[in-house]
Amino acid sequence: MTNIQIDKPCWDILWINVNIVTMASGETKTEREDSLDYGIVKNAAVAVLNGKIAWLGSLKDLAGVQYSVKQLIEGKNQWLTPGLIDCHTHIVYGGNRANEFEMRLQGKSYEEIANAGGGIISTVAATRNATEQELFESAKKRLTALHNEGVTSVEIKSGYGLDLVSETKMLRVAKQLADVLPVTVKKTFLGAHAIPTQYQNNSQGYIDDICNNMLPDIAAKGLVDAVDVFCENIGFTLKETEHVFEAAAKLNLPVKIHAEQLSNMKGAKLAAKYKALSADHLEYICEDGVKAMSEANMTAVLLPGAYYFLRESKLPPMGLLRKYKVPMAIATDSNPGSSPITSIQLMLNMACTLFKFTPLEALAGVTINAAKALGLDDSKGKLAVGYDADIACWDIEQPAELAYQFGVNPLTSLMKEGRIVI
Ligand code: DI6
Ligand code: FE
Repeated sequence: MTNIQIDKPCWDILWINVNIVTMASGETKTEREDSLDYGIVKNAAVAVLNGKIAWLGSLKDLAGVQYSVKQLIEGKNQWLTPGLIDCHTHIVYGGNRANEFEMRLQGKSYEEIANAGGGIISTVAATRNATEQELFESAKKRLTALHNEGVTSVEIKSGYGLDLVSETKMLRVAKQLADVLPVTVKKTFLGAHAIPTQYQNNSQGYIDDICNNMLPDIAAKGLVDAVDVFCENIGFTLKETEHVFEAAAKLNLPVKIHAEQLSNMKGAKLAAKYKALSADHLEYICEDGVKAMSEANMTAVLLPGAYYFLRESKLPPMGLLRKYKVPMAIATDSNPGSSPITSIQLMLNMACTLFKFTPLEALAGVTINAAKALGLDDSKGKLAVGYDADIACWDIEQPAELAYQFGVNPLTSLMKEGRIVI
């Protein structure tokens, strides 16, 4: 018998004495969470090679593996999860809207302020006036805040420029952020966020501009990964939304939608027709919308920060989303008007306290399901061999702590594609 010599791998980094939450498979789930799992492995090890996870399992099983390693990390019994993913943000913008916050507390509604020329349009003016450098500096602070809480991937939308020059400026800033911070940035074109003053009372003219000029130009510059529309009574109609989706389809770009946030416009159902990655907000969605999302394999992105900040009272239909097994993500929706919040850890807590997520659902909402909402689910969102080594290390005793407490940041270390960055 010949002895087969198997080359033993030389890993870049090996974490040992860690507990891992793979979000892939394992034992701890309830009936309600039947398609989800923490996938816990206690007393575990994770090996990283060339930015990817090369091996993971229990220390006991590691004993039978032949390997060498360049750097060993003693995990001291801390917990590893996938790096967190904030799959819906608007962190690039000029100015802020603290004045409108004050107006709302004096009795004006969000819609009233928007209809009186405030709201999104006031941030558009501030964003157009800001230099690219100014936008970059303020957005960098926000992205750094998210990153310091364990975020390794983020989606950033345009939508406060509303003309070719300013939308391009916003998306260039989003791209630059990924060059300076160790965070994957997915760029979403949200030209259809509001009707700009140059097209007042001519929304069709603006939609035509988006479809025929802005989107093709910005896409040709490589600045778009997906296309989004704010489909709402204070935003765009179903028909206008469909025009934008058609233009995106022509460019082979996936679509997303802000739908059913303030009223039921049936936007999620339309998005299902276009096999959208996600429909986001969804407080007012009804059963046929949820069913359509399920059939189209879409992700529901729920945004507890906007619900909280606007003091909404209508909860998204969690029961229906669970019944139809629509994957649920959660995100900050970080923006100056409806969710001036840049804390993913607070979202984990609010998803549970406000939307009645279980802590497992909340964690899935910022890992595996958030990856799906961005089309990143074949490389990110779980700890598995071959997946990107985006790994957050937490000083906690059980994973539910990530959603349970808020205020003390339990992140002790963060790995981005195999590199320790915190
Ligand atoms: N939905 C929202 O909650 C934000 N945009 C959107 O489409 C609000 C943005 C803002 O008020 O600036
Ligand atoms: Fe949003």
